[in-house]
Amino acid sequence: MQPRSGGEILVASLVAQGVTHLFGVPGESYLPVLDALVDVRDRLAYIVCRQEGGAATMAEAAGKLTGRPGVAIVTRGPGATNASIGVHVARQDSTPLVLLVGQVGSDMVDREAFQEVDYRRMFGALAKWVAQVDRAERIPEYVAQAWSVAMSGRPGPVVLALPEDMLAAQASVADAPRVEPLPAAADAAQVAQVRALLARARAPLLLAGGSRWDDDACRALARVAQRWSLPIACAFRRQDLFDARDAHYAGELGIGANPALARRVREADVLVVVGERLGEMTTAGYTLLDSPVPRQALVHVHPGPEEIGRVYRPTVGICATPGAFLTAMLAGDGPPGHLPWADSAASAHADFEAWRKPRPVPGRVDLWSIVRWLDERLPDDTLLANGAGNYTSWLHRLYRYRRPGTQLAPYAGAMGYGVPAAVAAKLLRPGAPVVSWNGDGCFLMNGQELATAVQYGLAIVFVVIDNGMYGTIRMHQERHYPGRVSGTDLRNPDFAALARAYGASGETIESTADFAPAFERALAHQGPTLLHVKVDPQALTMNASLDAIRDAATHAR
Ligand SMILES: Cc1ncc(C[n+]2csc(CCOP(=O)(O)OP(=O)(O)O)c2C)c(N)n1
Ligand SMILES: [Mg+2]
Repeated sequence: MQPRSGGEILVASLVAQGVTHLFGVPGESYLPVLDALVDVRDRLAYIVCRQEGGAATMAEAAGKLTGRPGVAIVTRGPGATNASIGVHVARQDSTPLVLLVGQVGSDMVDREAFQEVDYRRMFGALAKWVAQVDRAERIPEYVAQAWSVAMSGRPGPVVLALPEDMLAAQASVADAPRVEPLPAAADAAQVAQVRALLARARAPLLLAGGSRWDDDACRALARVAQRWSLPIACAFRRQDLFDARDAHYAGELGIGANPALARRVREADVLVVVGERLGEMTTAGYTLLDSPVPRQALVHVHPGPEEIGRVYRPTVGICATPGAFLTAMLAGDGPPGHLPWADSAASAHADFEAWRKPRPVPGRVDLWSIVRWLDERLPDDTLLANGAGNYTSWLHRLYRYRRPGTQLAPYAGAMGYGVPAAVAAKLLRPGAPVVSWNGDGCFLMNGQELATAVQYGLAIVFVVIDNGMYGTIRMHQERHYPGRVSGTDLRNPDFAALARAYGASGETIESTADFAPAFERALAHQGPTLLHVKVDPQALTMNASLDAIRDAATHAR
């Protein structure tokens, strides 16, 4: 066996795991890796980014899309601290991610050498596992374990620190084979209990969320919905698990959820939760269900045993992947003849459609009409990426996600997600339309990655919804401290001109009617386009204007 450098062994290990894109910002700390990448560039593309927060977010989005770890590589202290947002998002979103970080050489460790950080301590609370690889011959072992930990149980982020001298050292070692996530099957007796609960139910509801879904699992969900006539809700930013046009779709349990859906959850007698960990955003700040023992009979299916019973004690807790549980549900007999709740899916779906009914908005740009137009216009395989802010509510409430792997949105609520996630999406699915949906605040958090989209010639449509403020925070301000504006006004650049300066195409939209033709030009364009949509600051939320929110808060005092 030929000796290889640590850098070569690492790169071969990534190829063995089927990695096709490595997102990074270079550093002198990992030159042997950059060197080894030259020889595999036809199989493993190094995507050079402009900030490690962008690179790590791209890797997180790649993990969401593929179910296998997205991989980012960054340099020591400054690179690692910039990249930390991707690790946090991967943790909250249960996404497999591997962050590779250059580390000082073992000859100077613990002296606080240049940019030295103890990554075990720094990432200890963010990552699922952090390790430092001190010997080149153990790289294949660490990489295999990193993939297994990141993908199995509840998926999450793994950080591997790579001392400089280890990457340069030579070793003779074989590559580890491709790792698959450990399956988690549903216990047959527990599945029988779920069937028995449903056989006695009057108003059941199924909530889908979390990760470890694939196309087969989503198909099984659709069949379970059909067979049991179940209304299906999706967790916060997990709307692509179920076709929103399906007659069983009840809507998203996210921020500002449809009150009719929230009521339906409260009044359900059996709640079947599949894959979702029942986080704060999905439970309306832990108010939707009683803790520790919900009033509803709770079936909680999750691949990570630590999440079952964490806040809510289940009637039946099943440690299984969504696909394994749903397939087991379909394996036996169908439900008994008449289902007392047979009409509830249709009425839940009617509530969902009523919640999408347009309302008048202040100003010349009407986001209701624009997103409803996008909903009709975009093909089913379109990927939509967004970050955090009020501007996302139009998309989440009005766009009917219809296929798995088409919603790239942070459960973690991290701003700056929409630009880099769209870059990753277009690299991984070059044939699908990709829309990056941003607020004016959100866009500038990772807007530098527009340069990456230009560099790789990615035909992404970037939309910037510009209300001249950190609108979400302004909304909270007006509710709690009416009229006392502090720290939320933004003086913005001309985003379309900025896009043109980057080498992208850019257009400014100041009325509803301008949007569709500009969007069509953007879709037809070979490279990236930015559409700068100027909205009236009064159109602060979907339900109330800025003045109305302020007046209501003032009168309540
Ligand atoms: C990285 C990060 N920083 C701060 C916040 C807090 N935050 C949530 S929404 C928001 C404002 C978003 O502004 P913008 O993108 O303009 O959207 P808008 O609410 O105006 O529609 C802020 C500051 C966050 N979620 N993430
Ligand atoms: Mg804004």
